[in-house]
Amino acid sequence: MRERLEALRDEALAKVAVAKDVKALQDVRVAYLGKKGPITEVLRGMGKLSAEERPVIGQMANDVRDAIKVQVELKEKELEAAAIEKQLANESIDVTLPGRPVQGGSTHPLTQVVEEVEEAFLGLGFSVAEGPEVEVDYYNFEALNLPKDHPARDMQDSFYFTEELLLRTHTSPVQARTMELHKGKGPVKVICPGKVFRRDDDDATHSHQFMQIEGLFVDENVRMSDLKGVLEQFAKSFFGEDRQIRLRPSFFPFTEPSVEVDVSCGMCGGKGCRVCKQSGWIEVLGAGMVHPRVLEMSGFDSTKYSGFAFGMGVERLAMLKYDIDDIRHFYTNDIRFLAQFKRV
Ligand code: 2U9
Repeated sequence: MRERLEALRDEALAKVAVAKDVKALQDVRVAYLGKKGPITEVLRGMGKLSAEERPVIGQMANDVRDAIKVQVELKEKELEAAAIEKQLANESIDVTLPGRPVQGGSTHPLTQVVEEVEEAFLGLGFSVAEGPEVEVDYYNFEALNLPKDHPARDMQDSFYFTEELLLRTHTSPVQARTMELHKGKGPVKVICPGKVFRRDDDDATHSHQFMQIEGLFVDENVRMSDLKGVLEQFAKSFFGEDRQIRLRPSFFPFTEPSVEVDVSCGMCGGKGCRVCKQSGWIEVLGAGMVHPRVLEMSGFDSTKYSGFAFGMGVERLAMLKYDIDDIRHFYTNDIRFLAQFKRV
């Protein structure tokens, strides 16, 4: 009996040692320790043993059973650990693998120019104001001293929804609305960037939709010399410190007096070239002192307050700054064009 138990133990432990997986291990456990297994059989046959042999063999059978149990458990842990190791090795990610390149976008050149102009005027104490693109007749025309029969109100030039409602033809209504909000009290110091719309046939220099930036400064004692100083500072900060400006008389219904503002040509430094058509100067802005009637209509006492206003086309600024020959490039979204304006 003793030899049989020792043989069973050695046989079972040998099988445990070579078990390849948890399933094989379970088979060994069932085969040797199960209810129908040989150890149980030995324990059942104890009754047939002599009184001296019974405790010795009983103890030995228990020891063999425990030894097999312990080895099965150890092997089980070993196999589980190996299985986890294998899974980890299979599922590991190579973090050194380079990512797939993603094509980055870029800020639209018109947005970049608006941001640069805003930057220049914020530095001069202006804030930015915005307003609706669908505008009522009053703010787009009436409040700007453009009476009902004025040629700029012609159906040919504006996109009307109804007799009272249209796509704004300039950003000036934003200034009129801003003045109204100030209820006759200065200072008002804003720039108004935004989209505007005019019935026009598109070509290299015209677009039915374009962008403007207009500015307005209303306070006591605002003079033409303030306008000149502010625009000179702007020209230097947007185009370069070496630039000069000059004013030429002009006419706008909302300003009196009115001027056209030229900036010295950056291509030739003022000597004359193809860009400035040999004049040394490039027309960039319109401006003037706010018409007293416009001040009054938006609630300002024109005997106490004065102001200056100016306006410029964003596409024209961008075309001058980057030497772009066709305004339609801004609206056709050709990636080859847009990608040239990636900011670093
Ligand atoms: C208020 C009072 C005055 C805005 C002004 C201009 C001169 C001007 C054009 C330049 C090129 C528009 O884009 S463009 O075609 N603008 O010349 N704009 S003064 O004057 C205002 C506006 C609002 C209440």
